[in-house]
Amino acid sequence: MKFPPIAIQSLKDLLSRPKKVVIVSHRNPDGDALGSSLAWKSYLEKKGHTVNFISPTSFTTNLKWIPGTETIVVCENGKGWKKSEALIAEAEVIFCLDFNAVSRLENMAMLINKSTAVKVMIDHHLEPEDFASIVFSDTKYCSTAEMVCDIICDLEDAALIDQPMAECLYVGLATDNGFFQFNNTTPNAHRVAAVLLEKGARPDYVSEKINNIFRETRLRFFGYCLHEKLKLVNDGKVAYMLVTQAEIKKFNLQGGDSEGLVNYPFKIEGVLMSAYFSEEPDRVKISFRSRGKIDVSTFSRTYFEGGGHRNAAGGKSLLNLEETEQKFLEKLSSINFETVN
Ligand SMILES: [Mn+2]
Repeated sequence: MKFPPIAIQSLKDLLSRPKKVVIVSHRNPDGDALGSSLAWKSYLEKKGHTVNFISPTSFTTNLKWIPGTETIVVCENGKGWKKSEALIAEAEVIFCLDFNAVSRLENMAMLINKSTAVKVMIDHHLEPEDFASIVFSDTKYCSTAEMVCDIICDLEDAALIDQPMAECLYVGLATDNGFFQFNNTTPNAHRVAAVLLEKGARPDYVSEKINNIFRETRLRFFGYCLHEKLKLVNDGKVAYMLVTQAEIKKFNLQGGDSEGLVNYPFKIEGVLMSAYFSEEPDRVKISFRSRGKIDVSTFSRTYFEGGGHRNAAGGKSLLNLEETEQKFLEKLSSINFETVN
């Protein structure tokens, strides 16, 4: 058994008779949020529960191929809000997957806070908030999908993992560890991958669907940013790019089109931290990445209202783009770039 027997037993008890279940994940759901939630939904349905997966925002079109996305209730627009409100009000159990702070649900947070349903957290991020009564929170896991697979196995239901579920979970696993490249790629991640492959997940298919699906304009935007926008500071240890709304418009970018760009500066030897700032109508959205001990999660939490993992975090700024850049450059002095490893 991978998880504390007490937690697994409480989950078993909770699910011992059919329940009305809602699954929620974070805003702008990524491969792990969608993959883990959709697989968990299938599992619960196979166990006889009535399950709805509600997303606080829509998701990028490159993830639409993941099996089951057509069933997702998107809370964003007017109609979605009403439906979500009703489903959450009726829910007996709410599973919170791939996030650990209610604020990551945006407006949906108030619906979750109001609900009297039993809340269960399944998540692998740092510093969980205390809002769930059953908690599976473990930062050793590279992805929520990896946790979901182990939880299903702990519940002695591995036989229920079918091919679409396996592929959903493989999407979450592989996207959160950069297709087994990041330092969260553990022996257990490979063990879970082995289980998922045995259940029919296709690594080549998932990789093609995730990695090689750019529109031409998106690749040209990457080229433009790397050629025109990339700045290196701190003796080449820190790389960053700032992109304006006008540039985003010019390249006709859609949601998620800048995904992955923040990782490219690491191709340069010696880069230890990378940041990508994009100007949105009401905020500057920020992605941080780092290497080794450089902790961008703390950096983002302290200065940019964000957080995440030590080497991958998000944040935001309500200052304008230039002011945000200034603040970023000033706050870099809080990081010690000498002790990477
Ligand atoms: Mn995740």
